[in-house]
Amino acid sequence: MKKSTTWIIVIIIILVVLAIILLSTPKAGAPEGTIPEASGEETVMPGEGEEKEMEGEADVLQGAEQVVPDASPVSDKGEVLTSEGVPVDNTALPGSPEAPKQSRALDETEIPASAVKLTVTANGFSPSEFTVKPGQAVTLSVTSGDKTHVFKFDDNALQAVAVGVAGGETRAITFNAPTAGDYTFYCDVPGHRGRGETGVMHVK
Ligand SMILES: [Cu+2]
Repeated sequence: MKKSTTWIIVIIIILVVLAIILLSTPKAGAPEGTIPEASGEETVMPGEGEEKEMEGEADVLQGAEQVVPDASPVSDKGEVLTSEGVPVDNTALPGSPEAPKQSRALDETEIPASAVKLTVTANGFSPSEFTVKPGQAVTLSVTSGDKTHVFKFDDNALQAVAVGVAGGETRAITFNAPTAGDYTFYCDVPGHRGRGETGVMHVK
């Protein structure tokens, strides 16, 4: 009885081992033939997904208006967008991908009539005040009448909205105005604010 029991156990063990070998061998063999097909399908699927996403982004930007060359576009809903088609973040670091993008140097003819046009010199900003509506897509152009100046807002909620101009240059930025209030702007070049290069944007 003990011997037959031992044999039964041995046979069961052999059967289990055989079963494991038989089950694992097709698994090892099948993937070799299947993996190229599967990975081929996987390669195609993300590709299609990316194309769809890119088409979606392109659609968003196609519907958007480029108010000034090389600055951030504005959607048909009036939202200023990044190059990826999402609303810009006025609290982002200036020049970061999330921030409204300042334009390249512009000719006067490239600035729309609707833009707020500021000139800055050692004597200050002209005009030194302007008014916009809350949420409005504002295109602001800054022209240097003499040397280098850097337009910035005091409020960190608008720290992304910055424009740097070399002597005689005009650049612009398009951004969504914040909530109602008065927002001080100034020139960030050391010493310039102190000599009077400041102003106020009224939002109401
Ligand atoms: Cu300045």
